[in-house]
Amino acid sequence: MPDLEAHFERTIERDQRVEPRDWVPEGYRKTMIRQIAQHAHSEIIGMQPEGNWITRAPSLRRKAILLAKVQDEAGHGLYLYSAAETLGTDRAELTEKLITGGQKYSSIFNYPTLTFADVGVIGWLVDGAAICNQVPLCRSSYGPYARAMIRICKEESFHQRQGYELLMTMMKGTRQQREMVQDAVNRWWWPSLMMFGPPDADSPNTAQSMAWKVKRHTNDELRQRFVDMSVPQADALGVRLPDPELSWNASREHYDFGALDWDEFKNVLKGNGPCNAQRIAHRRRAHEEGAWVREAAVAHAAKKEVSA
Ligand code: FAQ
Repeated sequence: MPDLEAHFERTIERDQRVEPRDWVPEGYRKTMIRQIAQHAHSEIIGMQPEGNWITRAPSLRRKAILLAKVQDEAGHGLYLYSAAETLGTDRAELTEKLITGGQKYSSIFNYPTLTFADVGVIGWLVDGAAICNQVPLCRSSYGPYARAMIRICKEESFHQRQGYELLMTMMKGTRQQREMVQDAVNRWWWPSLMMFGPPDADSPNTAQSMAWKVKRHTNDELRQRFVDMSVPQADALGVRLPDPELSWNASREHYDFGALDWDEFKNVLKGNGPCNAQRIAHRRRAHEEGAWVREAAVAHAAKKEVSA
């Protein structure tokens, strides 16, 4: 055991990747399963808010783009469940935990999508925040997670641009369209900042995850990076970010911003956000209705094995 532990520590120290065959401390395994599963669940639950608009997209072009984006999210969920499986868990077990409330998914997907402008704002802000958080995870110490993240980030980057392009189009449209965009920005700005997790002082996992190089930056560092990135993008778009305290701080060389409503965040995590119950009920129903597909796939695989 001491040899294995020393090997693990050397791997982390030298910035090399931990692979599925390697011995890892139980805490590392649990942390990776927790983070990867939460991330996978977020991708799968995250299909719902935008999926809600596929049948009502305003043109064939917008429908095709949205359909492709939501399919990408399903793909991301599947790579991530596969990455989690390399740690000795399985997808059925993780799905069961999701639909019984035993594992979390990102708070952001518990808010409703009220107009088509929300589709653009999710692309711009939610995918933007996801990229900001996930690009450093391409250097995460767990090999299968870091590698999955490379492809996911490339696709998220396309998602972010399609959202921004949609909003640019709407901002060049009618007064009502511009108002729809502003209203969507007002509703999504603060929840997007909450995606980065609690403030560092209240983040129980950050210190250990940084030591294991699972996380490369703290929650507050990434939140600040996202604010700094978003302000010029909002200016270029012609929208206001709904924070009267947002201002450039020349001595810090960063934007200062107002306090987040952490009670709202905690409440959403407890299951009391506007759409928590609906999101889980929908996922549970889809899982139950898909039981025959899983049974058929198992029967087909067994038949193939016999005839092989
Ligand atoms: N929502 O100690 P920390 C996407 C939990 S992007 C819910 O700071 P950690 C793409 C946390 O799990 C969204 N729970 O935790 C897309 C922990 O709970 P636990 C997904 C949250 O792990 C775009 C507790 O609070 N991205 O899906 C949240 O060090 C558009 C204490 O927190 C990822 O998952 C939250 N916002 O840092 C799809 C990225 N924040 O388990 C569709 C990978 C924290 O101890 C459409 N994950 N919690 O009971 C990470 O980078 C990290 O896990 C953090 C949290 C930064 C999220």
